This record gives sequence, C-alpha cells and structure tokens, in this order.
Amino acid sequence: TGEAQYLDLLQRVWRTGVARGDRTGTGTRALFGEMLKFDLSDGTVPLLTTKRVFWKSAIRELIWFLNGESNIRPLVEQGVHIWTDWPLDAYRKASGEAISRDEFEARIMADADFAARWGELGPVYGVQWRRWPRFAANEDGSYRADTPFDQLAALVDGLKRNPNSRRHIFTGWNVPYLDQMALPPCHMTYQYFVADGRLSGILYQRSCDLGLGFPFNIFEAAVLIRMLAQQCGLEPGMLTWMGADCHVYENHEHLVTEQLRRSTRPLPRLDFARQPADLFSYALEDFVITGYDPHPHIAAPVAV
Ligand code: UFP
Repeated sequence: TGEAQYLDLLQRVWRTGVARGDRTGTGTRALFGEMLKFDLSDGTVPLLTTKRVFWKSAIRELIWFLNGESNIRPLVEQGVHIWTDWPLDAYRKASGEAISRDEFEARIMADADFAARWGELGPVYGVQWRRWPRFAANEDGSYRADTPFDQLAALVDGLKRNPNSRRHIFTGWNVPYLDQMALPPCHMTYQYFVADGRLSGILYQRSCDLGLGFPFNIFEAAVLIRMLAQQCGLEPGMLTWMGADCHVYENHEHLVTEQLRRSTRPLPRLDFARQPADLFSYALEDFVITGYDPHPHIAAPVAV
C-alpha cells in the first residue's frame, strides 16, 4: 500500500542516505529523486496510520493557501501552529526578546498591527497560487502592474473546458520573489491529468522533511485532488509524489525508530458533506474523515 512505500523510503533514507549539512544547522541524511504512488480511486486518502497526523490542521492550512493568505494570524486563531516558528524566529532575532511561542501567538491574536508587522510570511504559497504578480508592457517599453493572475481559478477552468490538456499546472515557484518568502515553496509544482473520467495528479516537492513535512504534504495534495475532482465532476485517480531532496533530520531518530516498529492500518476515507459552490468555498466541516485509527502521535522538533 501507499503507506508501506513511505515507511520503506523513511528507512532507506535513514539507513543509506548521505549525511549532509543543511541551512538550519541540524544535519540530515538524504536521498535525491524518489517517487511514491497513492491510489485515491477507492475514496481513501494517504493519512498516515503509523502515527497520528493532525489532519484538521492540514485541511485548515490547505484552505488558508486557497484563500490566498500569507499571514499566520488566521491559522493561529484556529489553533494551527505549523507556520509560527519562522516569524517567531525572525521576531526574536530582530527584537532580542526571549519571547515564548505561546506569548508570541497571543500577541499575534491580540494585536492586529503586531500581526501585520510580524506575522507576515511574504509572498508564499497562497499569494502565488491566487495572486501571481503580473505586469503589462507600456508603449515606451516600461512595465506597469496589472491585475494578479489566479492560477487556481484558471486550473479549474482548464480542467473543465479542456480536460485533455497537458498543461494543467500550477506552481508556487516564482523565482524573483523567493528571497522575500519566509520559506520558498517546498511542495512547489502540481500537475493534473484527466482520463476515463478520473483526475490524477503529480506533486513535485523540491525539499521534503520526511518526518514532519511529508505527512501533511501528501495528505493535502490528495485532498486537493479530491476537491478539484468534486468541482469538475470527475472521480479521483492516482496521486504521484515526486520528491527531490528527501531527507530525515538527524534529531528525528526516535521518530524513525518508533514509526518503523509499528504496523500500518487501513487508510481512512474522505467524503464531502456537500458540494461547495467553488474551490474557494470549502470549510473544515465539509471534510468527513472516517475509519482513521492511527498509532499515537510522535512529537519531533522542527528545523527552522
Ligand atoms: N518542509 C517540508 N514541507 C513543507 C514545508 C517545509 O518538508 O511543506 F513548508 C521542510 C523541508 C525542509 C525545510 O526540511 O522544510 C525547508 O528548508 P529548505 O528551504 O532549506 O529546503
């Protein structure tokens, strides 16, 4: 099954991956260029069962992307902490304050001006997905700002109008803006394929923290296929995951050891409570996960 392939990759990276220093100073073991496949056609979704994954946070993050957001405040207000560490790190460095994560999040929620100044992640995923900056040429050869481009709306439109297209792609990798982002996109490019009434997708992930990132990334990629399929009147097909730099952080040994000791359980299924009007109108309550019976969560430090 899908999850067994993931555990195999985790094990191969841990045992045979090359030791590499990394940007965060933590140290990793890595393999480059891996592929995993998950069949979504039976209604199941790749939500790992060998440790509990907080799937509601993942769906909240996905909705936050789809809303074009780039500030952590709406996430923090929903109790989602996954993006807090980067702005927190920036704030600590700039202010010299030894503020705790809880205190920082409390200020983000209490003070809109503080959130606008310190909770902003830059032109990250949501901005590029929904509002890719666009420019138009003036007669004199100079450029002026034009209305931004909505890649996701165009994708849905394209899937409906021209399912056979080989150009159903969206990406967060907007090169000139990368250094303004708190983190350049990891799950950076998505492509879709329609055949026999089924929607399949590929996610190209340039950099993958197999312990903490992958469980969220693969689940959200699958949920997005399901949402797109629902919007376009298609059935789900296959999700192919292509990982470039696939790594395990050296301080995640306990996670790898514990998770590999556990046996997989059947994957849960996803159903929708209703059909929202468009891709941007989904709420958490629309996602019904059934049959999720995972092993306990395993906490591990995130490398910032
Ligand atoms: N990372 C993921 N998935 C994500 C995300 C981050 O695996 O969705 F946002 C990990 C990958 C890497 C780090 O360990 O975060 C990003 O660092 P870098 O930009 O140096 O690749």
